Amino acid sequence: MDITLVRGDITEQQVDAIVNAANSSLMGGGGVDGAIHRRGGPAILDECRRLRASRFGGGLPTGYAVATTAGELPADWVIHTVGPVYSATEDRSELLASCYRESLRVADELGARTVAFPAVSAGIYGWPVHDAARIAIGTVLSTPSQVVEARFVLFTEDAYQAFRSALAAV
Ligand code: AR6
Repeated sequence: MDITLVRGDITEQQVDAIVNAANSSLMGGGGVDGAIHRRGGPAILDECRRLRASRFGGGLPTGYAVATTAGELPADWVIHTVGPVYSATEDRSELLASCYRESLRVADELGARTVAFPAVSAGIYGWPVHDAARIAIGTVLSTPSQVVEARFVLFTEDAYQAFRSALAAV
């Protein structure tokens, strides 16, 4: 699998699937989640509502992932995953790693070969970006899958530099 890093907006990526840093409700929010629903249009929220009604009545648990249409986005699918809120007192790294593993598992189920990831949990959920980058890259590299390109799409220069350092360190 090739790991690529780009500075940019995940909603513009021409890949098979993009990953959304969602919340358990699957009903949208701010950050990358807000951008994906805004640009992708109402078809994404419609499918999220159906998933809530059918499979995830209590919400999508932290560390899980589930796919929907990508609506009007260039990608074919959105894989929604719920990152952990950062805690300085409790180690939640395993939950963050699970977001990447589960997203790749769902990508394999879909037959997606190119997947774009944001820095899950590194925004509103407060995860220090260097640590988030290390977990993201380490997990994707150590997870067997059929995905040929995992593209990390970093919105800020800080996040981009953190991912560059994490990739250089493996
Ligand atoms: N493309 C790529 N990355 C982006 C974009 C974009 N268009 N917009 C923001 N980022 P966040 P979280 C970066 O806050 O920390 C939502 O309300 C951002 O700079 O989107 O997992 C959800 O509904 C940061 O590096 O996600 C949840 O309630 C990274 O994406 C909560 O936020 C993740 O930041 C999830 O918080």
